[in-house]
Amino acid sequence: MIPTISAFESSPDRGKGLARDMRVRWALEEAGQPYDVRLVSFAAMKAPAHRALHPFGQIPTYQEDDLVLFESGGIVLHIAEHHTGLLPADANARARAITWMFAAVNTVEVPIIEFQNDKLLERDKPWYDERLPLVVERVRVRLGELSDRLGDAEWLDGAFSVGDLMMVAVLLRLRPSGMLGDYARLAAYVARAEARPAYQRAFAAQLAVFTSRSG
Ligand code: GTB
Repeated sequence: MIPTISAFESSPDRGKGLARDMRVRWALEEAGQPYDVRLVSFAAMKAPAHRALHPFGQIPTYQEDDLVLFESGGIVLHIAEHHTGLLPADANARARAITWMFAAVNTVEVPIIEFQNDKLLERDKPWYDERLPLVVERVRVRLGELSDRLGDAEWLDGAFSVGDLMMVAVLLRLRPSGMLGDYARLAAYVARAEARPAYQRAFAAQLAVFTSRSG
């Protein structure tokens, strides 16, 4: 059975690939796995039918036969484990690729989300001006460390893997801030990933949701 994922009916980023269905679409495209998309409104996301799939009333979800998954990292790992190309065959290299996935969502994405929440939701707070530079610095520390580790390598650990997919998906969240431009190696790393045909197909598919509705 073709898997079905859920995505925003009307994404706040207007189809710029920042919502988390993008990483799932990208993994499916890398795997060569066709998929269906169920678009959900904000109201539908919080309704019991969707909450039965996703306890937190969010996107993305993943349904395949009687398997239901939520959490983009878990979904992407499942896809990687059931197809070739996203995880190395060597057991140690595989473990390192999975470690990079966790580093992406748990070490790099956390300060990025904090930064974005600050900018989007906390601008009117009395402590905003004092707090923002601290939060920005936390993001910059992580970007500097990641850039140092990447060095002049093409990908984080040998061939492109699910670790790179997740790391790039996380880094792309910073694009609107312009911050990535201060880290030439990371900017080139992200550009390499975006040039992948699978990324481009996934991006086009999620953008089409927005353009087909607004056209
Ligand atoms: N940890 C979960 C995962 O990785 O799957 C987090 C899922 C999540 O945050 N989903 C968001 C959601 O459903 C969409 S992706 N939000 C609705 C809600 O919680 O009520 C986050 C997101 C949304 C929009 C943009 N954007 O427009 O730029 C970027 C990221």
